[in-house]
Amino acid sequence: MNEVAAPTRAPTEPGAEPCAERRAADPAQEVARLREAVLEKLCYSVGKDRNTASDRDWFIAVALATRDRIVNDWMLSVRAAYQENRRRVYYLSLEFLIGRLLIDSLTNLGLVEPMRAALAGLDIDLDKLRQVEPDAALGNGGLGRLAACFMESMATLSIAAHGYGIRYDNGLFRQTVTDGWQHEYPEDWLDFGNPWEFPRPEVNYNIGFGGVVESTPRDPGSAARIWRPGETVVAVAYDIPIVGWRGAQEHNFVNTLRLWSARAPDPLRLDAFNAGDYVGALADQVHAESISKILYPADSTPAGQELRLKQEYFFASASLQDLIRRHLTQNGDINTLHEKAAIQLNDTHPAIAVAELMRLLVDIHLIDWERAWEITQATFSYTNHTLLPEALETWPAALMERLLPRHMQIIYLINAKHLDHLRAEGMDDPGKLSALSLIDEHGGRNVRMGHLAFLGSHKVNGVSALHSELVKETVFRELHEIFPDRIVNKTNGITFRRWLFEANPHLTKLLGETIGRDFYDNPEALRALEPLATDLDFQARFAAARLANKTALAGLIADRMLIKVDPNAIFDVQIKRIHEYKRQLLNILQTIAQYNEIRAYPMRDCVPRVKIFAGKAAASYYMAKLIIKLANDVARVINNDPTVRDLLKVVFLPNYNVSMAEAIIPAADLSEQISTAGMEASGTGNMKMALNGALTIGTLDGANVEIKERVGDDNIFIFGLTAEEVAARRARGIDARETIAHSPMLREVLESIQDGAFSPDDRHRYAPLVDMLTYHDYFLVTADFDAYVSTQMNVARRWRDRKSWWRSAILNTARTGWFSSDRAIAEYAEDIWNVPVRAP
Ligand code: 26V
Repeated sequence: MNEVAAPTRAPTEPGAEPCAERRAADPAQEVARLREAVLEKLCYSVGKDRNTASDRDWFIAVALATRDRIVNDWMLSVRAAYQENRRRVYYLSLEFLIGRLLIDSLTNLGLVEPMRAALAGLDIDLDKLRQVEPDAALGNGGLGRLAACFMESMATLSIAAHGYGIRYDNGLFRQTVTDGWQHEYPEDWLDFGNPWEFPRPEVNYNIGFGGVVESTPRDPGSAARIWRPGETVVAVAYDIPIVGWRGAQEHNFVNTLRLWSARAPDPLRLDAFNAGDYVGALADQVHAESISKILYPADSTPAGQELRLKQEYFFASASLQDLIRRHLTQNGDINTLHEKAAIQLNDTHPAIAVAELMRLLVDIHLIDWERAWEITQATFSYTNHTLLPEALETWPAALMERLLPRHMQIIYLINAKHLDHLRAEGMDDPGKLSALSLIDEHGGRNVRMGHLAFLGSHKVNGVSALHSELVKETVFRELHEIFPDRIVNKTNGITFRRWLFEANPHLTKLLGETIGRDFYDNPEALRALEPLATDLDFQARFAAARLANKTALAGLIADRMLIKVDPNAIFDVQIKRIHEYKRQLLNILQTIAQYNEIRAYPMRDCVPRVKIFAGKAAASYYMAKLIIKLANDVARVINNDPTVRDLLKVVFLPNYNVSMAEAIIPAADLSEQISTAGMEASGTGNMKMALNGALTIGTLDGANVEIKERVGDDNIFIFGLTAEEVAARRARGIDARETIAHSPMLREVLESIQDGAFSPDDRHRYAPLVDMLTYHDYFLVTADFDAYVSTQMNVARRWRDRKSWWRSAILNTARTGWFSSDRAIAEYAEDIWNVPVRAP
């Protein structure tokens, strides 16, 4: 690991003096100061009096008082990065799934207990305020949450990093479930303001669209052109400071998440232009601002819509203009950009940045093409997060030509030079050349954004060992042959601050009392638990901590769903976006099979289980919505059947989000990670639940493979086809009739669904689903069904042997330290960004 010296804190240029030091040495004084600060915020920033303030007012006051503490370190960090002139990391992501920040910030500042005490003195309950904060849901799922974990780890490791994204007015839709069907409603996280952000109206950039490209007459040999956009939108910055673990200590960095909001260039001038036509003037404004209105809520099929491409270019261009301005202010010479900036592309969503940087270098800074390409490749790196063919972004060339005419010229030139080079090297296979081209010629001309990101980067990474190998063998097979050193693996990680310390204080306390606090800073220190895995006294305490979490979740389920669940039952949890490849359906079919067993053999001793599901379906994803309906129909039937005698309960919790994950994960006994092998790039929920002591039931997919290697085969339940077997089975054809014929249990389950056992009001409701499983079971639910059912029986057997179960659970916690996002980020820093890190 490259180490870095502590930033000097001499009060020199640039920027203002850091605010006065507010930390108090004495704890009582700290509490008093916090209380004073909160009251001051309540009065002077919120404008409320103690007696009339609502919980929300108090929350804002507390958040603002907390933010003040962060700002102190923030300014020092900005200055330190400047003084040391370090290489900065820029994390470009269309999604940051942050969740709530109050407890996270207080934890990292070491101020949870002082703040709790400060508020208690005012008769205010911190835990109540915690619930008032809306989730910042600026992401769809794993990719966005990873970006948020990475921002926190980069601050923790003192990497001078900036996140760049979009400040969506509306984050991921709010899900309701009525009568079992999902409905989507706009999400309104900004309705009462965002106390964490700083608007920066003075930081703004023009972003062009459309128009024409003119040749520069000055130098006929140059590649430079003049682009005259037909439309301009302004990107305005909003900054959120991101504080890392032990943010209050000397050496930590507070980094910046800079989110762009779209504005019309000059509303006043617009008014003048449209004199008298207010509606018309407003329409222009609405049109411009629509770019940052809403997060695209599909995480599979790219919508292919103009507005999405505009979002991608809008934020890529604003971010590049901003970081180039910073670079030039400090270094003066654009030629050294790659030495001072490392830009990570989070999936292909920001890939247009490759063409934009080329444009800025060649057209604006008049760098010659070859040099510009060297700088570009040395600056960018790209992370691939999915192999799903339908999720690989391509854009119709015609759309790009209309919206980004200059970028399209640049893309064509990158492609021509790339293909010329290959031909010069002797490549003449037209099939290969067409697979290597940036332009996909099948079915109209489309730009392959993955290829653009690959060519424009010096490193490309997958997000788990298996996934990275599959990236080499599938999407980028031909490119990998030509650039064999470019693809590397960086297995994902999660921030332990949020996913262990904050989400599971009971367990964290127990661990601290048992093995000391080394694991606070060094997750591998959790290994010290291993010898305790068979210690019955420790097992009892471990089980008690978990029971407290399960009791809390049971309370939440009772409140929200009016369903009573027994905290002593197995909590069997599948929480993630609803997707056919994630196979919630497999879980539901097994649930029905167990239901059938309970009814058929009422005398059999059966382990009580609560099946917990949560997750959102893309609004347009018909099959996913039908799966939600089935889960709810099955829940209704099972939960209301007296013969089940509470041996099985099924719960679908609506509106899954980061905060709900924080409540469910510490209470999960069994973590369902049952995707069709080869399809889940990594998964991160799998890491979160294993760390908190759940056992995984899963396929050899994504990071499950590495979890298995670390926790050991005895402490995980693996079943099903491997990625290779999946490929072979698909190659043979996937008519499932034979499979179904050979599995009486599966047949019975499918027949009961087909017969309307769960949809008496509409017997044919699930016909499409049963047909899909029977005739084109692409996700191989039927092929894995028997193996899954028998593995679930093993789970039940293990659960009965409590000593053995708790031993495995403890070993899961002990052996998953490696999945910390600090480890992941340290690997990026060393192998991809070439920036120093400091151990937390
Ligand atoms: C695609 C699209 C298409 C256009 C509309 C919006 C949108 C949003 C997201 C995506 C890509 C989704 C890819 C993704 O989320 N991958 C997940 O990344 C996680 C972090 O690496 C990983 O753990 C999951 O396995 C992987 O599915």
